[in-house]
Parts: sequence; structure tokens; C-alpha cells
Amino acid sequence: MELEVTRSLTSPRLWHRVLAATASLGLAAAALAPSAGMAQGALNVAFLPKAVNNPYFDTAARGGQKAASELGGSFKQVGPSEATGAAQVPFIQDLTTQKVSAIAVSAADPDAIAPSLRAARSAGIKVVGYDSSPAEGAYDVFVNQADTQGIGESLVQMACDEAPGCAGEIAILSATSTATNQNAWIAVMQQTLQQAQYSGLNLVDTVYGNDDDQTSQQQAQGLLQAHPSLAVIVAPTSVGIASAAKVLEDTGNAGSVQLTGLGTPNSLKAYVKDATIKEFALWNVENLGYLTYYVANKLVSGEITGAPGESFDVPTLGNYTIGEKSTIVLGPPQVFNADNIDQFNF
Ligand code: RAM
Repeated sequence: MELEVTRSLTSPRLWHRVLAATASLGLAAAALAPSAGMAQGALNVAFLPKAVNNPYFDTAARGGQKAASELGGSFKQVGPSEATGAAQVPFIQDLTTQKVSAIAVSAADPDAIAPSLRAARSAGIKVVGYDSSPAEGAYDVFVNQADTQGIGESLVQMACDEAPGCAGEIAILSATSTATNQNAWIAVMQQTLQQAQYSGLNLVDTVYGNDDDQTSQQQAQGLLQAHPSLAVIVAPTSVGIASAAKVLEDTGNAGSVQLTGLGTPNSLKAYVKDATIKEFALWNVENLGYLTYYVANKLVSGEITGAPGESFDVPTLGNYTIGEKSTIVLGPPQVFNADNIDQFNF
């Protein structure tokens, strides 16, 4: 588990109080002079998400592009269409051959991509993990979107909010079984469920939709069939939660089986308005990409090395200090519900 350093909220109850204010954080940034903070030589950063064609990663890419234009660097996003480590490896190898200055990667499988990332680092390329951490030793800095403990606890708290009387069967619809971020959150959920206040909740199943819409829908249907008394599905994946919402509506289970987790507001707005989903969470994904690009720039320029204790400023976001396992934390996430969802557009 990554140790957070700054700007995180660990209490799920506190998260619920973080309201729309965070939405505007950073997005109205004044443009910087193009050369401000720019690394020596051409700054050329490639983002490699778990998979392309996922709106979540497209939003992060927008933040990366914004930072690139502020810094006078170049930006590109490349990646596979399926979220596996094996499919990410050839992209890492290609980017290494191209001698990009930095690779920002969300690990679909931390161990599968570690050898190729280590080879990239040996070739002088900086590696920034974002969203889902690569293995230790295979990156320079990992940009965590929010405190891992806080995300896991909040997922349990939302399940408790949604289950009548905070009691009954719950199931997790995850992304891929190898994803660092998903597994870290699920581990925190399992620990949190041991607490007395959640003793009425019974985690009966964890299934994997691989961040693929069809597979996620099949897995959601499988949960409904296997667990006729299911109270809540928790889907900590932006793809899976939208797929599960569709299944609940299509099968007439919306309202009787509750759904919560992590997702993008635009993909879930309709489901919040018709009460298929009452609340879910996410962080400022554009800022995640923006911060990631700035970290890449600072590594390339030598302003930071990734060592714990180093601190630095990022325009509009503030000051960050690198913590254990060379990790920084973007900031607190946002809880979305019918009262605030119209204020967000991503
Ligand atoms: C999916 C991916 C990503 C996760 C989000 C919430 O897009 O699994 O890694 O952070 O959901």
C-alpha cells in the first residue's frame, strides 16, 4: 500500500463533505509562459493507459495535454485496446526505441510490465506511474489519485449507505484481477469490512469485468443470478460501474439491487438521475493527468529524482512532497450524487 503524504482525506465521512469546490480546482489555471519550468532539450512525454478507448484515461490525457502546452512539451497517448500487462509491453518497448523523455503508465499488471519499464529506465527514460502503480523499482515516481486507504474505506461506507440498514450481501465488480489499484482498494475493503459497524455487510463475491463493457455486463448478470439476495454491487472501475448500471436497468433490478463505486460523472449522470445509482466517487481525473505530466517534466529536467522527501510546486495544484515508495497523492476525491452531478462535465 502506498503511504500518502499530503492533501489526503482518510475518513470516508470527511470525503462526503468534500463538495463541488474541488471540481474547479486547477481547471481555471492561468496559462503559464510556455517555457516556465521546461526541461532541457525536447520534452516528449507519452501516456500509456491500461487501455485506450476508456473515457477515464481520455480525461487524464486532457490534463496531460494541458500541461504539455504550458510547458512547451509534446504529448501523446498510446496503448492497447485490452487492459492487460502483456498488451502494454510492446508499447513500452516501442517508446523506449523512440527515446521519449518520459513514459507515464497505468499498470494493468505491475509485474508483467516491470522488465520492460526497467529497460526503459536503463535507457535513460523517466517512468511515472499514474492511476495504477507499476512494481517498485520499475518507476521513478507514482502519482496516486487519492489515498488508497481512504478510497477502500469510502467504498465500504458507500455500500453501507446504500444497503438497507447497512446490512445484507454485497459483491465487488472489479476491473482486471492483476490491476495494482483495484487489488489495493479491494484489500482495504476486506479489512474495513471487519470493523464492527460493518458487521451486517457480507461480501459474497468478487468478479472481474476486465474494464471491458461486454465482459463487465456478463459479470454483473452473473452476480445477479448467483446471488438472488444481493443488496449492493460495488464497482470500483469506471467501465464496470456503467456496465452494471445498464444491466440493473435492463433486467429490472434497478432500485432493488443498489450500485455504487468509482466512475465518471458523464457516464453515470442518467443513472443518478433515475436513482439506479445514488452516490459514487472519483477524483479530478484531468488534474491527475496534469500532475503526472508535470512530475515527468521535473524528473526529466532533474529538478526531482523521485526520492522520498523531495518537494515541488505544480501550478494551480500546489505543493507536493514525495513519500514512501516514491509516491505522491493528487488529493481528495469527490462524492457525486443527484445534488451535485450537474456541476461536473467529464
Ligand atoms: C477504470 C480503471 C482505472 C480506475 C478507474 C476508477 O477506468 O480501472 O484504473 O482508476 O476505473
